[in-house]
Amino acid sequence: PAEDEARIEEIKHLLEANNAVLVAHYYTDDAIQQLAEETGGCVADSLEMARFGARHPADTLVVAGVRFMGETAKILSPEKRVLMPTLEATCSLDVGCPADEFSAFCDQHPDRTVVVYANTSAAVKARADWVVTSSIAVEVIEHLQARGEKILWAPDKHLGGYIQKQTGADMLLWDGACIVHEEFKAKGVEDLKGLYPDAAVLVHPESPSSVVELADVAGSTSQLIKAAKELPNEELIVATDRGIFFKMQQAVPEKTLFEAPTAGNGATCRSCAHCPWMAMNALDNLAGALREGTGEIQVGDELRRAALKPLTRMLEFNR
Ligand code: CIZ
Ligand code: SF4
Repeated sequence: PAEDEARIEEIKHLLEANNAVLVAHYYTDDAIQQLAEETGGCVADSLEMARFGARHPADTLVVAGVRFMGETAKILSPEKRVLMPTLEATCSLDVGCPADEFSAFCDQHPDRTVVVYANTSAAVKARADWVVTSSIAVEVIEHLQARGEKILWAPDKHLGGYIQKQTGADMLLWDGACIVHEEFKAKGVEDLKGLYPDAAVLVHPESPSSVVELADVAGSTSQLIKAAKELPNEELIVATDRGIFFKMQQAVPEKTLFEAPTAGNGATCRSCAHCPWMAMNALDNLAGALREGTGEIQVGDELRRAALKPLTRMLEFNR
């Protein structure tokens, strides 16, 4: 539509005028991902977003995603201004792991190395020994396991259970889940496989184990896009936020992508496989943030220094 075109032009102009760069997550709207690509920004998973933002020489980072991604950017680049289209965009994993309760849980298990997923607040990260994203979680846990360490894992129990199964590590799991991935149904995936027997099944391990068990490939968003390219299958059933279809279809224009069902009968509820918080990022509030400087992320100095330690371990691991 014409209003969108005008907004896009305005955002391009504002990015330049502010010496700003747009960093967008795979789960944001297509228009935002496209804009990030066209303006020299990046579209990525949370690990690559963090790396890109920290390396980029811009004065202002505009992070389209959810709150923890903006916080991570600020922690890694305190000298940069970090703006988000909205500060309301949270994550059920972050909400389900309040820092005070989490800290008490850690205190009860002082013998365990604390590993938290990137989808957590700065205060939870500050309590952790390690931060990981799903793209390096298995390797980091293997590394700690080889050193004989026992793990306390938070917040996603499905991802934690998956890593435990992959590595055999001793892991105590916090009871959190992603409201988007938790909705995928094994029965629905099986029914869809019945209709398309040659399709490969790609699953993000934030999904329930019954769905992960049906996967030809389980992995992070970037790993699933890579698998889409490498697998010979012409049809792919994909269990992660449907925002990923923008980059995945670009990577495999000739293949047919199906959303994994969030109901048992092969039907999909259109709003289920899409994160409501990622969806809060829009062209309008993105332009507003740049125009008015709203949605600026602040992280206090002491908290920043504490959260930086485990984040730096993450970025320096196996790079
Ligand atoms: O589910 C999420 O929020 C993911 C996959 C984040 C990430 O690591 O990119
Ligand atoms: Fe959090 Fe799930 Fe949304 Fe990712 S998709 S931001 S894990 S609620």
